[in-house]
Amino acid sequence: MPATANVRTIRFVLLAFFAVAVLYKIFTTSATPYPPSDAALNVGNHPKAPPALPKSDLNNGNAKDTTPNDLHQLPVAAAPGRRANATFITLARNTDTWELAKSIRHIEDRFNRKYNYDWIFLNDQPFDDQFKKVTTRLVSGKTKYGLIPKEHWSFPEWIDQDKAAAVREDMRQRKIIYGDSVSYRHMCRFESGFFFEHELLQSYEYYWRVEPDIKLFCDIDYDPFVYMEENKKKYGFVLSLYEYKETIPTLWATVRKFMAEFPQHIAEGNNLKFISDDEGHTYNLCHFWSNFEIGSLSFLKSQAYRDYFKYLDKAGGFFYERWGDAPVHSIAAALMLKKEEVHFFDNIAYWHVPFTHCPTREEDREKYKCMCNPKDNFDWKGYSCTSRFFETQGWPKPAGYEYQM
Ligand SMILES: Nc1nc2c(ncn2[C@@H]2O[C@H](COP(=O)(O)OP(=O)(O)OP(=O)(O)O)[C@@H](O)[C@H]2O)c(=O)[nH]1
Ligand SMILES: [Mg+2]
Repeated sequence: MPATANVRTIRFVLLAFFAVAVLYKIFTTSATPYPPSDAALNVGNHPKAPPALPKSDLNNGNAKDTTPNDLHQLPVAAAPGRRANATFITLARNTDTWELAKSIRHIEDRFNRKYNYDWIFLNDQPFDDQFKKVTTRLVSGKTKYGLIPKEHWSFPEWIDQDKAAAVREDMRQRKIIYGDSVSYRHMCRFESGFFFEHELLQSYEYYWRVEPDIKLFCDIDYDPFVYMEENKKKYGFVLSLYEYKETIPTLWATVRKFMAEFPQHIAEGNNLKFISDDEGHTYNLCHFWSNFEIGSLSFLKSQAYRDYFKYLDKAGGFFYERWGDAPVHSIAAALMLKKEEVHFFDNIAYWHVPFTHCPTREEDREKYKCMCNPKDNFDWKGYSCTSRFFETQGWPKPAGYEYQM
């Protein structure tokens, strides 16, 4: 064997020995056995849970402003400033409890949790314990529960019962919505002429009507009641539309007779143009949708409104036809208030089946953190009367309306 071959062999053996030694070192020192030993996990030195904070850290003065919080140390989460003399008002049955709970939650979350206005509930039957319990727990202001006096929820003596029953049967056959319902008629008459007479409302100046199963889509970060007061508004709405003609065949004729007999009750500079296209000769069926209303109780309690309701009630149309409180209130607001006393609450985004009011302008939807789709806004669609309202006020339509028609 030549000497160079020997040297190469010795070098190869040394290299192999070195490689085996390195590999041995790697596997014996860095490999972790599985399952890991207690020693590898260092049990005993590492706690299983983070250490509890010392008690003094949880209870120092700053902790009051954080959560979790001691309930009794919370600052009141109320909006600063004065309040108007106002209340929410809901007419409801015990069976409306859960649909109404949704409405209250919307109103509270978007507005009243910071303003804490009272809420009055009225019913033609006594409210049950569950209704009171659920609504009381949701309302941030005081809740008050009232029974409607019998004379405000029954047929007046001048109504011919047989004639009224025949009308209901005829409307049932013609499939007019709620046309065969007695209770719906009592409801419309009560909302038209009596809710503001209830003793629970006597100490308030403004009301906000809320129905079961409504929604609000934007924050209301100001006080609409104070707005009404400071701007001398008497009636506020969000949606307007055309009434079903079949439910009010003689309403306008009756209103015209009232106007002729009580001309002193018709306001100068009123909103007649909103409800009539021919200077009062005919009614165009436009009305403010009264399931949402923010209004002045002293307007409804005025001699003008009381004479108006009495006149309509005597004519019998609540029972011989199916006059709704929406056209009854709206015609009064249009004729007996000045144009500028009626307010369109554009920034209150609202839904009552099947219509939505969503603010037209992008900047309003951004400012009030709205979650409504502007395409759903009913205001500029064919069956709405809101563009007519804008015309009577002499207002240009807001930017973006053309994408919502
Ligand atoms: N206490 C009482 N409240 C009623 C009665 N009928 C209706 N209401 C309430 O009167 C208001 C209007 O009634 P709705 O049934 O909502 O009438 P509407 O808005 O024309 O019709 P919907 O499209 O069905 O909502 C709601 O606040 C109801 O809870 C009734 O017989 N008794
Ligand atoms: Mg309703």
